[in-house]
Amino acid sequence: MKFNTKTIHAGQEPEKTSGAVMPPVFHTSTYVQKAPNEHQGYDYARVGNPTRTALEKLIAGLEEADECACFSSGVAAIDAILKTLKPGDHVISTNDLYGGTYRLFTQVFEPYGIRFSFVNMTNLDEIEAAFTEKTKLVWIETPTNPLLRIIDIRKTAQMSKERGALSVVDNTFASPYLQQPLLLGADAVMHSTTKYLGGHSDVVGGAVASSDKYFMEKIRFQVKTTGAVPGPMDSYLVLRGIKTLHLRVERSVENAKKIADFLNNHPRVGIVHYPGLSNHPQHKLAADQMNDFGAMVSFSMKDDTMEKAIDVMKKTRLFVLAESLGGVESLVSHPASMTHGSIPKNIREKAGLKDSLIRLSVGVEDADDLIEDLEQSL
Ligand code: P1T
Repeated sequence: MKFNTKTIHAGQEPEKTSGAVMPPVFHTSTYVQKAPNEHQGYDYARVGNPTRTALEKLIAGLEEADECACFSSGVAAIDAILKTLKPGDHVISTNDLYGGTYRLFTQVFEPYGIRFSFVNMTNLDEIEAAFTEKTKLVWIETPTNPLLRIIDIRKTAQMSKERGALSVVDNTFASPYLQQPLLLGADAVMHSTTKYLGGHSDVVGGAVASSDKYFMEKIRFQVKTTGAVPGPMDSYLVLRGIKTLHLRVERSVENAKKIADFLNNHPRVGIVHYPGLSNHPQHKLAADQMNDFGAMVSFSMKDDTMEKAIDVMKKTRLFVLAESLGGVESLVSHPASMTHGSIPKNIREKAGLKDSLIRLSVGVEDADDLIEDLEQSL
């Protein structure tokens, strides 16, 4: 089955009692049992819910994974993955990554004795040098948030495998339509389903998918034991969003390319970060491991100050100033003070994230209108 068919059909079957084509929203906290532990596959809704199962099967299909487990948010999914580790274990992570992931790593898990090395993962030598005997997990976020750097999934996954560490890709920025990390050798893939999978900025959720049975058993244990699960309505909203994933992402990418070109040629704009531009440092790698270049663009002005950046953001009319990404509507944000505000300034700047950076999530509006909006704000 091809990807565009899978977004509609992967793991989906009509509901058994009524024949409903769309999965019903099963609002129940518990399920009848004929005798203790004799039930129809569901005993309690923290552990499982049929609407959630339909979503999990769909995401597993899109990511070419045997299994998927869904969570109440993207960070809850990351939290569950990190809880498969033990004190003393070491994690290698990209140094350009979502600020909430960095906060979770350094402010929740470091105090519990997990150790982290944040390195520039576009440089394979830096990854190699960061491995220790205790390295158990390699955290790959690609494209990175917010600098749109590209990490070589194939080579990093291979390197991790050789050293006995699990490689996990945060595939939120690409979506499975543009990148399928398991096919490139990664052990597991994680999503904030709040973004492209949900697609309409009306739900928060997360997912972990993998074909590693042992790893997924540990993830399922977390689902059952720590319980950060999505409700049935939230599961339904993500499932419904996925049915148009291919259409939405295709249009968003088409628009993003036009916007990146426009910005790249604008006299007042400084650096434009977009993997689809031929001057992007990992343009070739992006072309190799992704099906297309994504719909996130970040840039700074020639007048490279925070004041100028904020001035531009305040002037956009169609681009809504807000956190998040991956919805049908275009958004603009200021990473340094919004999504990445919890990364200390000196660490942020060392990784290349300046206060003057502007981030765009390009939606599915008409590209001419979006460009006109940027033109007037610049
Ligand atoms: O927001 P939540 O669903 O918990 O997902 C967290 C998350 C994980 N990974 C990446 C790459 C992300 O970008 C996010 C959330 N990011 C934003 C809210 C943002 O505006 O960047």
